[in-house]
Amino acid sequence: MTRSLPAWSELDDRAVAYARALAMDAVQKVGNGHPGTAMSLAPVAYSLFQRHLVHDPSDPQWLGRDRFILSCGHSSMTLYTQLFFSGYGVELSDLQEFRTWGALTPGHPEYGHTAGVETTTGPLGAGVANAVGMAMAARYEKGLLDPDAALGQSIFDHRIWVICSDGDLQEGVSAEASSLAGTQQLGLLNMIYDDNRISIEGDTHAAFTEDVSGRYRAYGWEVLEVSTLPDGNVDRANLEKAIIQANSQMLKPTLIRLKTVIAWPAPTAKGTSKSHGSALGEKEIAETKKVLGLNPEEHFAMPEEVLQHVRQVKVRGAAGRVQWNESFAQWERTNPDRAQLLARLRDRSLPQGWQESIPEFPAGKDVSTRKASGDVIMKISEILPEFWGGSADLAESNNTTIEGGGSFLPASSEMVNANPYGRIVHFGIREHAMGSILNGITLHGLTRTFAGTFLVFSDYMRPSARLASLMKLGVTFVWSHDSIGLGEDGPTHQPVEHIAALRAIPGLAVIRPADANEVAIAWREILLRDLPSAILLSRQNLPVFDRTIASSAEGVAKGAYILKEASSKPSAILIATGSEVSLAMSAQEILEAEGVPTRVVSAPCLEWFAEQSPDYRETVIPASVPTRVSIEAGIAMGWRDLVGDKGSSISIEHFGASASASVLFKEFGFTAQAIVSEVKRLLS
Ligand SMILES: Cc1ncc(C[n+]2csc(CCOP(=O)(O)OP(=O)(O)O)c2C)c(N)n1
Ligand SMILES: [Mg+2]
Repeated sequence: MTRSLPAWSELDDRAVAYARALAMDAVQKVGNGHPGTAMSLAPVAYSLFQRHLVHDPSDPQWLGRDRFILSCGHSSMTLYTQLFFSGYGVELSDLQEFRTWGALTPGHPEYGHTAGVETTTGPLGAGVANAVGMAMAARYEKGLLDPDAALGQSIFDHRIWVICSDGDLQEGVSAEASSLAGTQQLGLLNMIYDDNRISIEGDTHAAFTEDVSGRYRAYGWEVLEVSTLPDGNVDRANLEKAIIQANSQMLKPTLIRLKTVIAWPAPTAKGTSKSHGSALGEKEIAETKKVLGLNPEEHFAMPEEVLQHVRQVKVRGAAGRVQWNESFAQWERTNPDRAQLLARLRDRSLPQGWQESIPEFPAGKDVSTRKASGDVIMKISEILPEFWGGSADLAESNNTTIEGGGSFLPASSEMVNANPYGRIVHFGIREHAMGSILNGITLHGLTRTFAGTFLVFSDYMRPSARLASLMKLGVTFVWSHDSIGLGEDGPTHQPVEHIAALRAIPGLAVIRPADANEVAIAWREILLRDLPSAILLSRQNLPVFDRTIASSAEGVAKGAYILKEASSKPSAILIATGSEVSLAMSAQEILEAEGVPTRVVSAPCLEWFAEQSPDYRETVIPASVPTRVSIEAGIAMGWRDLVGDKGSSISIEHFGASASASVLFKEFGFTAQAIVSEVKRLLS
């Protein structure tokens, strides 16, 4: 959408001056925070929110809105002030409560907490990768809803705007994501880089001297450069020209490299790293207000006429909205099936009967859980068009391919199977960005996505998994090669501490299915719950349990369940996950033959189990049976909770080695006989 820009008025100048003052006042009041960048970026964010972004503050969820991401989340006052100006529900009183308990204005912007915040930012770099994910999602969603519309002509086309800082561009995740954005020719992605040459330790040239513009051009971005005015202020006129140019670019992402002076125009603080993260002090604030033409005696000032002026953005938003609504209604009339799909996607509900697509695996033939997962993904993809994803160059190993789904690549790509709306994403070997892109795709709102790599490299994705969990996003991490069971690749590739480390992330469901049918139910639950999930899969083949002898895999939904009951009141309980469950089943046979009634519990997801009623948990692991042994090919950390003081854990507390899986399991004590011995030791 293009609009004619109103002339920049004296009221706009005053509003920007008040925005700078609010940044100083808010940080001064609470005594901590980041005033400098919020001061210098005030005209930039003002220009975007007041003049360029397509948005309707009365409906922060509007599908047609441009997205705005403040990747340098420490400068949160940059965003809060614009949300206040635009009328998103943040009021002056909220700015006065900046960074305090329960405030709408926490230290860093938090998704789901403050209307208008599109993603949680603070860990530098992540917001840039989120934005790349959003731009990818915008294209994929358009493919579902309006595939024939020309680029930029659909009601579902909109811009993704990012403001980022030196730190954002120093972090590797932004480089990974920006490189992919170039390959993907994400023309709707626009990023303003606040090139202030300052970070906490001072001049960024202590650590950052590369040619950022050259780097982004090499990625395939359009790069526009804007210097400061001679007095150090933002060159707003040239910035706006660059914004307009970026908004007309369809074929590549645009980076506007904007020179600024941090904390401008504070007389002594400007241009210093001290202004990055400390209150300026009453005296400096008063002097700065004088330079800005404001009353130095006033704090949190916001004259009525200025507020009325900035709130006009609501009127403009509503007017643009009316137009969009008309086009939308027309689209609905001409696309009734797609309109129905959209209604379902907005709701994040699933089509009737979808669960019938979840396959059942016959017993008798051994299957790796990664292979089973690949089969389930294929089945789900047949019924859920919103389901798409990929891998960090390991699709064949992770079994994350949607066969026939086409490779998500720009229209101009000459790659085989390229399709701008393809369902298979080739993330390249960029795990960290892949995780953050997944978050961005999910934040964008309409689709469901997954991405795979080896479990050992979940370390490279951990920051994204943590943010997904913090934001409660329904993303799925597919991590295969889940233990020493991967064999010959050796200790660099064998996860040992990872399962425990992932369980430590609050709100992340870590699911390690024991066989193919547990995989199927796990995927069903992942889709039903629509929350952050990690599915951990074996490389090696595993038996598919005969469910006429063992109990139903439906138990997976409860996190842990009695897979095979003891012959009489159990003397011992074996609790295992993943590939170790079949060992527990073998150990049970031996123990039962030797007269020790033994129960086997499969515990694919401790988080789901923890959610169950105390009664259910007591039924599965009763207090009256203290002889409990956990078996998991990872460190024992965390298992004490379930095995108790009288139980024990068969675990691996050191790195693995390079040999076949069968040798490693034997050498490291993961055998049925070792489990039997441990139970007997406990019983004696
Ligand atoms: C991944 C990550 N590492 C470290 C930090 C802590 N941190 C917050 S701001 C900052 C320096 C930021 O410099 P810059 O990005 O240039 O922002 P400016 O000072 O210009 O606002 C650091 C190191 C962080 N937020 N995220
Ligand atoms: Mg900086």
